[in-house]
Amino acid sequence: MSNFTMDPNWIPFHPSPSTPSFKLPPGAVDAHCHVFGPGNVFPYAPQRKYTPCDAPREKLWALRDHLGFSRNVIVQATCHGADNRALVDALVHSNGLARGVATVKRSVTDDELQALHNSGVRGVRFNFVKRLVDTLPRDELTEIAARIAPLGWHIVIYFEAAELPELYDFFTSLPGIIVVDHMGRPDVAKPVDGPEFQLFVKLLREHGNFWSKVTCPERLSVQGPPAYDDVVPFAKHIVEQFPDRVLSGTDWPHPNMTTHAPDDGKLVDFIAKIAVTEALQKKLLVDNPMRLYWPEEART
Ligand code: 0GY
Repeated sequence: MSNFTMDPNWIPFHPSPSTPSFKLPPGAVDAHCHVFGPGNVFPYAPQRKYTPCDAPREKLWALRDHLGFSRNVIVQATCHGADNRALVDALVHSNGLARGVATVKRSVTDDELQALHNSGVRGVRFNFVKRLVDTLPRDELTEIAARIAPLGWHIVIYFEAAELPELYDFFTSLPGIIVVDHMGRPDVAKPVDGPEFQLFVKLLREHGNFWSKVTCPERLSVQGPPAYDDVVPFAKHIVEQFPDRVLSGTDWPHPNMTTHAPDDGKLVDFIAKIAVTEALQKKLLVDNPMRLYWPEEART
């Protein structure tokens, strides 16, 4: 029993996702997912903006196997704040099949950073989505960026498209590889070739250190499930323009969905619509995530 009560409007993850029609290539990595709690073992952070349902690591491994993924990249969720214990626990119990992205503050010690590295953490997440966090001051983020660089880590950034003009110069001042969550959350009711999405494309085109997750059709779609077809042109464009700097993932257990619990099998089928050749699929699902998270094993 968890000591926490999930938010009354919380939509739990899909209880029985379908088997995807798209067969993932061998070694595919789900490069964006989370674990939540369980809250009675790994308490949710006092400053959290939501209380989810528990989504423990065993459920994540079962989903991985059901969908046909081989590995996971687990991103620290904001409901755990900068307490990375649930993440670390999942990583150290993954048989080396999961790597992580943590959340840290400037108070983190070098020993703590090294311990996170030893458990499998390879990046930090900077979150600018106001409904999720009180964003850390930029000088603190800059300091953290410098502290993690010697470990060879990268930075994951999460923001809404409308915020990009204001954040653009700060983002491009950051060192190392920067991975953008969910294509910078475009408004898919606007055109792919319109100024909003093209600013994001420019960010990737002019800055070779920027990568994008082509994730979260279930969040971005106005049309909705199961096809999420209105997101396809955006994600396909990014995959085809920047095939060596894209990542894919389920975003299980899908925090803060307001409309539906996505069927993870259908989310895998979506991947085949945005990466339409075997070569693109292999880069997106295997080569790119392996290079970023398991470079010691990567062949490309
Ligand atoms: C996501 C998206 C969301 C939540 C979080 O860490 C989080 O709480 O990332 C969201 O609410 O848009 O990537 O899971």
